[in-house]
Amino acid sequence: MMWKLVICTLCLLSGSLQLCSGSFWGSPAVDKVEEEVKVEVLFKPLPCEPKSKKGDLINIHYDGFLAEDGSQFFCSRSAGHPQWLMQGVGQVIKGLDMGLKDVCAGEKRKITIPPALAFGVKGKDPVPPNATVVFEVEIFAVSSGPRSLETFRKMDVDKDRSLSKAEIKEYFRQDYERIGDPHEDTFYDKIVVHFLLKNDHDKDERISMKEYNIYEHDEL
Ligand SMILES: [Ca+2]
Ligand SMILES: [Ca+2]
Repeated sequence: MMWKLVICTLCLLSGSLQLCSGSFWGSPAVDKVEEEVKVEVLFKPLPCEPKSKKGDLINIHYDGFLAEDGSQFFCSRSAGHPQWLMQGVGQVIKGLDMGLKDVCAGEKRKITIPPALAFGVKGKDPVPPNATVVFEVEIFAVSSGPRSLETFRKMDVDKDRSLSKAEIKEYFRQDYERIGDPHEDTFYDKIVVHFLLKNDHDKDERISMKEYNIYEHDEL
């Protein structure tokens, strides 16, 4: 656990959000336990389009803190690259799903979630029982839900109905560059590895249409 926290701290210090600053937690709004999800938009690009809808794939970094003392219990940055998740289908705790409605690429949100919509009366190690949690979220990309196959067709540049590593890499590169957040080559290589891990069931290092569909059904 400790190494994760160290990596988180490092990445936060070098990142753009500076989430760990002590004064950040002084806000009285966070002290109050509310029974619904509270969403504060920290940054919204203009235009903020397209906005996420249920079933869309969104690419985010999210850091979790306990509202009570501001201590950090989760940091997606320790995985080394932003996480892909499908919005609105229960891949994350309910309150986070609710707080990620209508987000767009480039947006930053602070989402405060009461225990009933987070880890409940029992909690989940390291989150203690009955804890209100706060997530700091940075959204990098919003892609149409795969059921439409719109995303697949966009990625499949040579139209051979299969996605090569180069095609996957190029798609993400363009997505990041489009929102003005370009990265080094190795960053995209990591995303490709993660993408293949989740989708390439026959391990031939290509994503067939069928594999893409299997993935959709697994996630929904
Ligand atoms: Ca192809
Ligand atoms: Ca394959």
